[in-house]
Amino acid sequence: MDGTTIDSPETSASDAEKLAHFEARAAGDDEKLAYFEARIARGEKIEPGDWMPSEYRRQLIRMISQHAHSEIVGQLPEGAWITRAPSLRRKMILLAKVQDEAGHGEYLYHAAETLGATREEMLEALLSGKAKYSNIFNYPTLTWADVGVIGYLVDFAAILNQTMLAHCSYGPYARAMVRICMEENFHKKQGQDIVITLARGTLRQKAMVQDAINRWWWPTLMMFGPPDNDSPNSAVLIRWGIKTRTNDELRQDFIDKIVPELHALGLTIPDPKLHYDQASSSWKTGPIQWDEFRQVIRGRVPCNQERMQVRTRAHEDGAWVREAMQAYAERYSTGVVSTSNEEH
Ligand code: FAQ
Repeated sequence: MDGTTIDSPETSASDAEKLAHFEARAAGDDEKLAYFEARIARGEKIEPGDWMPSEYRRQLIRMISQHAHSEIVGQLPEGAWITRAPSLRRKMILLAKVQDEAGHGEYLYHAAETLGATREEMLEALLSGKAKYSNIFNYPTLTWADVGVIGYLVDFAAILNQTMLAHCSYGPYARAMVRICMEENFHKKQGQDIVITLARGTLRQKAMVQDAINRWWWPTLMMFGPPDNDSPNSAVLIRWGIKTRTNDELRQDFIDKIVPELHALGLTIPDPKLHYDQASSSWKTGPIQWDEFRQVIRGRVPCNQERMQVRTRAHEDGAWVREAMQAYAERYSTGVVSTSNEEH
């Protein structure tokens, strides 16, 4: 890891913590803050109507909306393979997976709405390029093996991160994560099944899956976020029980679990420095190219433009559905459409 700073429009970790303290004190909220922190320490969930520091709310909206955008944009790389799946069975499974990701986006937008964010603001931020979404979805899916590797590696990485978030202090986010993680477990299995099939297949199939591992390995490690010493949001997120494990801890957990599995399939990892460290009983990787990560999350890659074009077109194409639903809601509220009409 090169240890350089990941640019962020937000303040640094210590600044964010100071800001949180300052705000609470300035508003004479010392007691409320102490009570809020005591509730978190007791393992209680914070619910939408409860008092919370504005920095807690801001951090959650930032994180949950980015997460929602990731699920929505995350449909695109695999969605591109639905029509090209190698069998009807694979096609049906992939279709269901991609549909699940849309559902995850919905739960998460709802969770962010409980904090006062509006759907319009969040979608505007995504489509205008202001909002971030996971780095991983700015890479192209070149072969069918990519679908397997996304399911196996990317969903597995997401599961580790989201299992942690299922214990987070904010009730609606934690509860959304429980269901999402259950579905992600199926996603991982479908990916793993594709990877195992290809790894045991013909020489061309083996080469194809190895090539996919080579391209997705490093971006997957970057998914966990910048190194702990360069993660401006971690301190305040950990203090308030939103994150309970750090970026580096989760990344290391992923590496330790996935490396032996890939080796067992006869696949190699594109890292000449990867080695098992007896002292720490863990796999150590070579340096991660954080410059690439910075470029990717700033959207300075062709795939980002393509993803945003596709999302914008889908949003525009869906305008008539939103208008129809709005018109229906208005007629319903004025009694023109009654419940009995709806039933017949
Ligand atoms: N990509 O201070 P930190 C999935 C940004 S879901 C882009 O360490 P934090 C399911 C970060 O926002 C995948 N940007 O940030 C699926 C911040 O910028 P900001 C998404 C990233 O929040 C599978 C700056 O860098 N999962 O895959 C990334 O403490 C297959 C500094 O970073 C979630 O969103 C990144 N990877 O930790 C779907 C989970 N990492 O906002 C379809 C919820 C960092 O200050 C197919 N989120 N940045 O301007 C989290 O757990 C955390 O937000 C982290 C980052 C761990 C992602």
